[in-house]
Amino acid sequence: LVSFAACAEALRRADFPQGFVFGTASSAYQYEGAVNEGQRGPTIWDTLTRRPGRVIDFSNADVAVDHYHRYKEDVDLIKDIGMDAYRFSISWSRIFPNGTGEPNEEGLNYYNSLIDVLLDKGIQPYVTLFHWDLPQALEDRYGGWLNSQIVNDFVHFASTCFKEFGDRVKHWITFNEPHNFAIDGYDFGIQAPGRCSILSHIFCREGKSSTEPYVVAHNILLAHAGAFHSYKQHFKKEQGGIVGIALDSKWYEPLSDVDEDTEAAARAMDFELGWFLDPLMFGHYPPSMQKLAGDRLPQFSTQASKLVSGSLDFVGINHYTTLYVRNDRMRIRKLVMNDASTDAVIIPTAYRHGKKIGDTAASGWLHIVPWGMFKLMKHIKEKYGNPPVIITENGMDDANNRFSRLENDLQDDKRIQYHNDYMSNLLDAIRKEGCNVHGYFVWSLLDNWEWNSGYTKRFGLYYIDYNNNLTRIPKASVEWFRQKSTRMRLQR
Ligand code: BGP
Repeated sequence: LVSFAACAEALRRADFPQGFVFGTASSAYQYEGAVNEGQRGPTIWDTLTRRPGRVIDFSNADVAVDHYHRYKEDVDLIKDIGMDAYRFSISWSRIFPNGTGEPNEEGLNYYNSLIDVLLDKGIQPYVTLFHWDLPQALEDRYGGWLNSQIVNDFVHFASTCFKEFGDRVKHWITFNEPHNFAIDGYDFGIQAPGRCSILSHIFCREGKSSTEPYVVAHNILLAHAGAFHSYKQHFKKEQGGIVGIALDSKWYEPLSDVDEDTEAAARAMDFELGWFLDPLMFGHYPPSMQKLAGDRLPQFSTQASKLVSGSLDFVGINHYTTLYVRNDRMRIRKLVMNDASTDAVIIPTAYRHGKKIGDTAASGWLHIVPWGMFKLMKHIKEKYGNPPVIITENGMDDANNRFSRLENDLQDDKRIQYHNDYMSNLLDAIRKEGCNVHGYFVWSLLDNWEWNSGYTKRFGLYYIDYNNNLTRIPKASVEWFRQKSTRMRLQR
């Protein structure tokens, strides 16, 4: 409780600029459940989770946290914390069970109702159109994101959502974390559609994995730009909303100050954030990627480059963690697995001189490094000319340990400290560096189904009692955020 009190003093939501938005984030597959209801079609995640060994606890999200049935209760929870906004995703296969064609009334009704309930409580919907759950029908029909045919189908889906929901939804996020989707889905093969497994890295060194992530990412960029321009041409005037994308980005810190490590860290940023943000801001891929991926990296035609560059009203950033980076001088990683994830010729590490970069959350990849937030914001400002940014995800997890006591799970001081410290760094970036940041969304409102980790990790502000009818129980972090929002309203 000591840290709780100290944090409550240190950071005030009122310190953030006027109009700064606080929210929580979720996604359809991780929250909704009800996979066979409302005429929903199957998705590539329904398929992947049925293959043994893909999810650590052998679970799937058939039920998840039953948000499909309990969204009203969940909206009350968002209201209770005092959040201004809720980021959720629309399941493409609820709107188009086969990926295309005429929209499914039941799907439209569900999201219409969710949006209305949010607005009724004064909470702004921030809607993601693609949070990884592609209709299986499109994967089967033409190979999903590997085929440029998908660009038109995505634009059709996006435009349908703009048309149906855009009178009330003013913030659109086309894609969630395309970098993770491309690498984990088509390179490591651990996420849907699960192409190229770890084993095939060893056995097929020049295999498809060195090409497919780039093709997928290229089609995603074209689809994003198509949706952005469709909004601008047909909906913007009447609806007045804005369209962005949510890019995952760690901060990569050079391991030492020698030039080769500084350059390696810059390459690491290029291959993660720059892969998408360079085309979206400048109309071409980062020069380091063009050089290292060579002709495996598709090129933008002059026309495509014009369409893609500037196709953003804001940049959403999902930021969780930071790593050190050093140059892979001997190209060691390339010897083991020659694929897109090793093209940057870097060695990421959490250690410098034997000392770890920060404490680690339950997920081994999530090192707690609050200063990374500051540096990342500064980098975006300096490299990209200070575009409007929204932190679309930030958060940390605890383990779902069935032997731990409920009181301990609810007293999530580490999470409070995490948010306090990351938000303080964000605030510093705004105040000291003039970074153009407009909002902050916590991942996540509830504990939920976490991709490869299934139900073994808990990212929520609310605890889910998986043994007792999925009851939602507030953790201490709920009270912490609630106090901040009360103060904010009073002080404004
Ligand atoms: C982000 C995703 C979220 C969420 C979060 C936690 O990459 O956008 O959907 O899952 O990470 O990560 P994970 O589930 O991999 O632990």
